[in-house]
Amino acid sequence: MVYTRKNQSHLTSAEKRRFVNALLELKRSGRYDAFVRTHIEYYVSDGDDGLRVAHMTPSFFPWHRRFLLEFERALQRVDSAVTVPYWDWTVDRTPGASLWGGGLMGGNGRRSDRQVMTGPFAGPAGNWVIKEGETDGDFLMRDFGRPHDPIDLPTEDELARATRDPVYDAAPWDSTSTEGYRNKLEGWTSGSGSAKWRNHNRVHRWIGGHMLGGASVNDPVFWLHHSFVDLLWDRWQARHPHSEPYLPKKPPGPEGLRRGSVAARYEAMPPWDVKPDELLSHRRIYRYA
Ligand SMILES: [Cu+2]
Repeated sequence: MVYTRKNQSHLTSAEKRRFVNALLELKRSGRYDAFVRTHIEYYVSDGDDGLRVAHMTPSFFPWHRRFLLEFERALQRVDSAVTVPYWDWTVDRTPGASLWGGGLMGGNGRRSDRQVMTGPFAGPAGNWVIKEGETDGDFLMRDFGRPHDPIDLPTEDELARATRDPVYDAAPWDSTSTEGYRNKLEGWTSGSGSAKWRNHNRVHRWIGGHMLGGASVNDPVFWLHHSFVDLLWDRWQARHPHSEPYLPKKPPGPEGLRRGSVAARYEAMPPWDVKPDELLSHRRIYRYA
């Protein structure tokens, strides 16, 4: 049956509670940390050898779509009514948003050590010990707005600039691609200061703490952010119905700088035996409300 992913701001308190309880149960059983490890393992960058499927690459969207689906299935084995909500960061833009309330994600980290002190994932509550960190502390950290070098969440304009691009992705198919929707939305640029980070990347920067690196899955808001990114990919498809839905269609030729390192439309994306082509639509599995 096709299920629905809802805007987090429309969840009832009972829906929030069930989502949070399923997260806590996955964490308690150790299954949550397996997702953290998978993401760390696939967090490689442009210069690295071999196939790059998750970031700085055309399959950024389908890889994360599948990753979220795997996670959602794990949640649903705990509570079949749970789905991954999405966070529209063009609307809910402040630390006072209900997203950061005690019934959902909890709030900002404290000044001294960035430790999250409120909500279900707060350090002192003891239910969310970071095991797969790239940092010393074993508590969840956030640092909203990066006070030492302030950064805002992406604006509507910035998002619109990405969505307007009618080409899915372009050579050299990495973080230096200046053309194409994928990199404009993933958000790597050659800019400096706060202009360096766009859209998806900028949200990771604004939250800070664990959201900054490969271990970002440690912060449960990762899923709500990526659920919205997944929805944005839908909106791009709807806006450009005559564009190739995924590029490259074939592996880049000998002249391609990225031969062997990107997944073309009909090539498998590890760790699953699934091709980007199979993930171009999710409408038989779930929909967004
Ligand atoms: Cu990721």
